[in-house]
Amino acid sequence: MQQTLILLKPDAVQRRLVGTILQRFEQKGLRIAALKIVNASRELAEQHYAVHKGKPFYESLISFLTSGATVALVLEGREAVAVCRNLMGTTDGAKAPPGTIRGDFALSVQNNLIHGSDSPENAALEIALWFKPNELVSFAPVDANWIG
Ligand code: IDP
Ligand code: MG
Repeated sequence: MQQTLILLKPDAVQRRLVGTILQRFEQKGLRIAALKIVNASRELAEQHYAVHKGKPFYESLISFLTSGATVALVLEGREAVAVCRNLMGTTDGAKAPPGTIRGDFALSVQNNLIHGSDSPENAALEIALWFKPNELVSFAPVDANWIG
């Protein structure tokens, strides 16, 4: 079963949207395999967003991710990476379609509430960055035959 790393960034926590956003993933049928709230260090934020180093928005992005608490989670399910990206919507909240998390709750490009891994390979790297192996919990959902 595919796994993906999701971050509810400091704006989502400050705006008390954690429950609302988690509900969408749960309703879709994804299983929560790990969940915690953390104050990301600068080192962690830099590793997480290493691909964006050198871009004009990089420093501001690191400041944003280290500005408050972040909820980190691992979601698991069929096509979890693509399913989560679709539920999130495109990066710019102003352009993200209605019905998506960013489309419904974000207006900003930077403060767009949520991160989701963009490939299964990056998901594995990001999960290892944010979680220790023993922080992931395995269980068989009782409705697995219905949800697939
Ligand atoms: P993604 O989160 O949709 O995958 P990326 O292009 O990987 O988008 O960018 C990572 C994060 O950097 C975005 O979620 C957003 O917070 C921020 N970001 C991306 N592009 C810009 C920009 O042009 N200005 C300010 N912040 C940006
Ligand atoms: Mg990205």
